[in-house]
Amino acid sequence: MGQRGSKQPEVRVLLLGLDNAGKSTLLYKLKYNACVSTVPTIGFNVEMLEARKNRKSIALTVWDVGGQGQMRQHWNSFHQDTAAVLFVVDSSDRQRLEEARRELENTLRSDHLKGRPLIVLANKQDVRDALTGTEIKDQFNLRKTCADRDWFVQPCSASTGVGVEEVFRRVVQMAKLPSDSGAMTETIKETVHYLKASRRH
Ligand code: G3D
Ligand code: MG
Repeated sequence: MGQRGSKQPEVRVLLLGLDNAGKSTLLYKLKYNACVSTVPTIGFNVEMLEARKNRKSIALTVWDVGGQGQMRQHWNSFHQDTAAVLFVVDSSDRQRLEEARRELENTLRSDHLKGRPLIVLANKQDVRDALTGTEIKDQFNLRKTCADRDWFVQPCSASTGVGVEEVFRRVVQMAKLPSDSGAMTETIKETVHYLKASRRH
């Protein structure tokens, strides 16, 4: 069973970022508003969140496809039908900031993500001396690299929950709804099937 013909459009949101940025922690905070201890994601996590947009009920599926090397090659398969990209940055890890910037630039090069809204999450704001959202915006040169899309930088802490509510609101506000639900060519099941198959190779 897919979403085709279903009244509730599925809005796919990609949760990306380097390993250890806090993606899984954020996903579970968004879903359960709770602290869940995470283990490094090998493979993927997906959660469905209910939201309302334009007085319609929508199902946000948030895909955390794992940031570790071997999974990165699969990111591309997720880009199709993506309504918004969430890119999580560990604001306390200055050493990996350049690596994160490069990863984001590579991701945004995907044809499937052209014009899709981007929300950069300046995560781990609870850590002393973490870079601010403005510093990350400047270091990532977002004004220039994102001239052709809506973008926003949201400081947050997936651990304490500060800023997480705002992330959710921003996603709902900025996500592009599929023009009709029949356009959603890949259902959750189909994608899971694809991923499982590709992991066997
Ligand atoms: P990932 O899914 O992006 O790989 P995880 O990252 O969600 O697994 O988080 C990696 C580590 O960062 C975890 O610590 C997690 O608790 C921590 N973390 C995530 N978000 C925050 C945050 O906002 N503030 C702080 N201080 N830590 C955070 P462990 O120790 O379990 O590896
Ligand atoms: Mg993870």
